[in-house]
Amino acid sequence: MITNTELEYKGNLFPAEIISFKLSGDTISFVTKNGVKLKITVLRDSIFRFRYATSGVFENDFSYAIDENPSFGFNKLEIVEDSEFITIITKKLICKVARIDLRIGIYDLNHREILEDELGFHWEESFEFGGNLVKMSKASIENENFYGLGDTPTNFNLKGKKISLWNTDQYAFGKDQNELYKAVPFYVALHHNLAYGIFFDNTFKTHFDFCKERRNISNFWAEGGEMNYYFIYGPEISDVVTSYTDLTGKPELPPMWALGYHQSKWSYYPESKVKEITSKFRELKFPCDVIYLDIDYMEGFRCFTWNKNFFPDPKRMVQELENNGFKTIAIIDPGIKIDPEYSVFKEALEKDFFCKRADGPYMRGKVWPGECYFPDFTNPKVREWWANLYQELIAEIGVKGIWNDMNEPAVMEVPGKTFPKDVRHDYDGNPCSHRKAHNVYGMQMAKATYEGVKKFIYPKRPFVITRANYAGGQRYTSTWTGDNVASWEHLYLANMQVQRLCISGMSFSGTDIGGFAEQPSGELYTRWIQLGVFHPFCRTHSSGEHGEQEPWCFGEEVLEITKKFVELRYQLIPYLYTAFHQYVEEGIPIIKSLVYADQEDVHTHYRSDEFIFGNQILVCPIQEPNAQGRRMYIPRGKWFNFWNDSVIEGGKEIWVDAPLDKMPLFIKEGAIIPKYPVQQYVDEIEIKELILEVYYKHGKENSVLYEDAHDGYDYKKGRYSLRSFKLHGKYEEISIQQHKDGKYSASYETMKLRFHGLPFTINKVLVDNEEVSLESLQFNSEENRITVNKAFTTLQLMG
Ligand code: MIG
Repeated sequence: MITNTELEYKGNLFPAEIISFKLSGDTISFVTKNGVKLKITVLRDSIFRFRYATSGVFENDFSYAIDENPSFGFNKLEIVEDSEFITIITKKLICKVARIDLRIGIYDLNHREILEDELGFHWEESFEFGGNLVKMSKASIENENFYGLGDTPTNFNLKGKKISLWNTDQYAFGKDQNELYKAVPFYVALHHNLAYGIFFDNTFKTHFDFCKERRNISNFWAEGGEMNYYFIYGPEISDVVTSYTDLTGKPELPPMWALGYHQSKWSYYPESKVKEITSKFRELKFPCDVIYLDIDYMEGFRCFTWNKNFFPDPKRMVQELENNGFKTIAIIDPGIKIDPEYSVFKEALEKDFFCKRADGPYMRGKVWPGECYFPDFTNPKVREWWANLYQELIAEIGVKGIWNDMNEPAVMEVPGKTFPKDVRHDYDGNPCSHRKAHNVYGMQMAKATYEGVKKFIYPKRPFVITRANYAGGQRYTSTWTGDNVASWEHLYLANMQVQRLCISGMSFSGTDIGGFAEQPSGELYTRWIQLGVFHPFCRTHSSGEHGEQEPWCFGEEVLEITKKFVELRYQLIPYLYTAFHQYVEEGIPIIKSLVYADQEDVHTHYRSDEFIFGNQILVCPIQEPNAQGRRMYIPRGKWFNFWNDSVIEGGKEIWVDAPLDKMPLFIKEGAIIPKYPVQQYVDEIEIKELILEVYYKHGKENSVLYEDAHDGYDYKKGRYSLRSFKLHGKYEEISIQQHKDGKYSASYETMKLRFHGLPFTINKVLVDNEEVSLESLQFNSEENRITVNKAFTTLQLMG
């Protein structure tokens, strides 16, 4: 046991004994003998916020991460005192504060330990920068595991890892690369079937150590700012994640087309090349909704300009692409070229919108356009100006979405690849240096972009994608994992990173399919598409330097297989859209890691190749060359093999066949999976019939289907359709009850139900309690298929 005195000699300072405390409203404030203050705010019975001030003065309470209207409120707040502790009791938690040294212990109502401070809060004065390095150490109990932290490219379970968060442009990053594009200082921990989350809302460089330096200790600390963290209790991981997402906010629904397949490359130009690519998709009948314009569409990389040699008439081109079912997305970087003739530069200079060094000169850095200045996106006036710059691209030219890159912010040819630490920022009226603003720079750029796109695309919905982000940035934008590599290891990382982003509140995410750097083999590309169609964001992108990366560039076999998988994604769009709805409404991750889905089963704590897409489809990518299949873990319960309908009892590892044209896919028994017909792009055709794939279960299972107009905001006025299906299977009977909420009426009148795994032959069908002839239901005995009016409320099939 290290004593506090020993550590003080190493430069760490600690709170002394409590001399007073008081409760006011939802907050208990403590003062110690050496002037440390602690405020504990009870936000919900299961969420506490802890803030420490070393010199008795708290910072202005401002956060970019916390949503405007999270739902707070608790049922109980009681304080009990004894000689050792001041104890706070809510309806769900007991929190003890030690009188002697301010250490914290949190327990459930059965007095089971959830999380105890080891050294607890301590700090080190920073004479280099002023302020403090604020630190927290917690005792980690046996069998504790950790998950989260945004895009960190490492094993899904973070136990034994030490990670720091400082947004960095890491071209061709590797496994265990520290400091990537995003900073999401949130993690979930699990032990003894109790889950809790820590959200360390500090935008300085933060560090996390999950039992690496010391075996039974988890630590987090920051290179400045306040020790300001939220403790979020489960006991289910899903409670922690949805509470965190409630706290930091959810996005609005994206337009449905954004769930389609996207094609990108650095760069498609000139116009004839763009047209050649889009025409080829249509000619080959390979579904695709979106085409990207990377930096070469601009005039000398000047944002908000067009290279008129390559793109003589962008408005006409974008319209022609749209007529062919393609949405155009254009890239916009933060660096503004120093060019007195360039209007964006001139305007920002006049308005004093560029970042400056501490001693006065502009922050000057080299990026694609050459020497640039950089807007201070942490200034609300700058954001408003930036938002309005999108008028021409969106409202006049017709671009449908914006891609923000290089916003870590990235600077070329300098150590650290970013701004110097002394650069000043407004930070929404809380002026500070780059040390504090760095990790939110990209998020605030994406926010400004989102506001602009939203304004000019109205009454349609905006689409924004960003590379850098901070916790809470999911409110404005989708994201991708940056400059990965065409390697099998990166296919593994792609899987880990997207699962991690999903558990970190940023579900709308995906990877550069096939890899950005280097060239994938046809086999790697195929396996990557197979994974990518089950990611919320699905785009092929490559640096273009190494050859072609369109689905038809790897030969006939690859084209055929990748097309089959992209078609499957399009069929599953109503299912995926429903998962988006649950994410947007309730903060439920669109894909769920096995530990999220079944934390009680200890096998899931380290099983991470497998994940659940939506609620009922189990996916496991093939991550090795020459594979004919793989061993994988099937979670508890019964699952149908998607390819042959064989049923397997889970809770064990099995071998699954998966030659190149297949990947392991399983459907949860009892699931009702909605499908649309294959389309070349979203809304190509009016849906005339909904397909429901019904997987028999002896017992009960619920499924849902959310639909609306696919774009626009009518759904907010009640024009949506939320159907719930209750399936109940018995030996000689299966019944489905349907309930519909909302005022939206889908374009189709009928539903085609296909029954999988029925243990009996259908002889008799009741629709809303009346027997209906099999003929009138277009019964097909080979496929076990019937067609019914979409408005049925109960359906009974009997043997
Ligand atoms: O320094 O715009 O991650 O997707 O194609 C490279 C060119 C800048 C990095 C992005 C990548 C994009 C590329 N960009």
